[in-house]
Amino acid sequence: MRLDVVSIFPEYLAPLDLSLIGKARRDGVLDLHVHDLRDFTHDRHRTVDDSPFGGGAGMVMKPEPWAEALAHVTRAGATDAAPVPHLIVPGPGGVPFTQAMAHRLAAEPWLAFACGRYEGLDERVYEHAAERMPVTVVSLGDYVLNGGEVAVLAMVEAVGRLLPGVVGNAESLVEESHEGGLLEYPVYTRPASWDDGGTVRDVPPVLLSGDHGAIERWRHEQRVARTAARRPDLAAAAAAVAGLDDLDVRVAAPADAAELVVLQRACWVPELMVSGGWAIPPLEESLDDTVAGLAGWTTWVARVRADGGAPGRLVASVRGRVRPGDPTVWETGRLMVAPDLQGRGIGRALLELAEAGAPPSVSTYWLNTSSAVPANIRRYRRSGYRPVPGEGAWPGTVDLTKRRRP
Ligand code: JFE
Repeated sequence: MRLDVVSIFPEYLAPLDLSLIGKARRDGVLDLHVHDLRDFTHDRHRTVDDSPFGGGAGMVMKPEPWAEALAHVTRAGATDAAPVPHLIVPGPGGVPFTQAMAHRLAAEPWLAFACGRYEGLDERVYEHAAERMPVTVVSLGDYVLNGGEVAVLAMVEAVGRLLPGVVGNAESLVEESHEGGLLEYPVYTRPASWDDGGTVRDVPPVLLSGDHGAIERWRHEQRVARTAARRPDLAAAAAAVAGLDDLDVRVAAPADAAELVVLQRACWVPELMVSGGWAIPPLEESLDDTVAGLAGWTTWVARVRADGGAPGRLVASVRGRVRPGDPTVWETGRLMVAPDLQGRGIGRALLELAEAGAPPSVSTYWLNTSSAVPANIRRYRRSGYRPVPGEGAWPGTVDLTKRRRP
């Protein structure tokens, strides 16, 4: 694969001589060329920037050096098989760079990277380039860098390691993090028991057991728990594991609040009928209250999937948060399932998902429910919760807790 990088700081790309990527270059797997944009200027000061039309802070990169640099790169690298490169322009407003994109780019014969600086490139550079080659603006993530070089280092490493012969062990490529939609499991090496100078830290005994089935199950549990805790946005992956395959499960956004209000009113009316007049928050809550609730809790919403897989009606939800002031307690609640889908295990699976979302500091799961609905208390008991003797946090309610499995 040929790679060209254009930058006003070519020395920024020096780390690409190191480690596995450097070896790939020496082995001829990666044919990397770094170009100094200033070599394509013609004034004494080698000017690459100018002030923005329309005013505003900072400077903008002039178009002419870019057009010359891209023409030079294209001339230098063109072959019959690849007459132009795919131009990648890092920018905070680009399409997100993902492992899937790394795989797609690794299948291309020729990539060129244009590293902007200042406030970015004159917009006409994109128009000019797009008439000559495929162009993709790519963002490394939702934070702001000072230029494209660091993003290119990351992308070249992510793409380069997917090329045949770059990472020695092909297995280590397929099994890894972000493939399969779950995060990686924790890893350990010798010594099996390590005294860090005050604490003896043992490797989890299952890893020393020789029971490969048990090890596989433990690693899978760890991946699910980590994914739910660190990446609630990947909850759909964890949901599939929890037995919610038929539903689209995600972390709720403010746009979900109106449907949540409708669902919770539907789900708590039966409770109103038997509760003897106690106030029931999920029934009295306004749309604004529900939006505010989304900010203080992690709320998961489940939707039925239409034929094409597109998310449809919101049919179930649950939420969880660390108890304010007590990081050992994970409060769950607002577990609801649409009346027509109750009795299929959706509630139980969602509760498990919410439990998996608790951070490592948590040792106790806690929830609160009406004392007037024994069927609900029975359901929580079946999920391992036990009533705390006495009245719950609100009149007419009971608290239930469950110890987290260490
Ligand atoms: C350039 C810049 C315009 C900041 C809104 C060239 N993921 C990612 N974050 N930041 C970049 C990529 C990036 C890439 C190239 C860059 C940032 N800048 C600074 C330009 C708007 C900005 O903030 C210049």
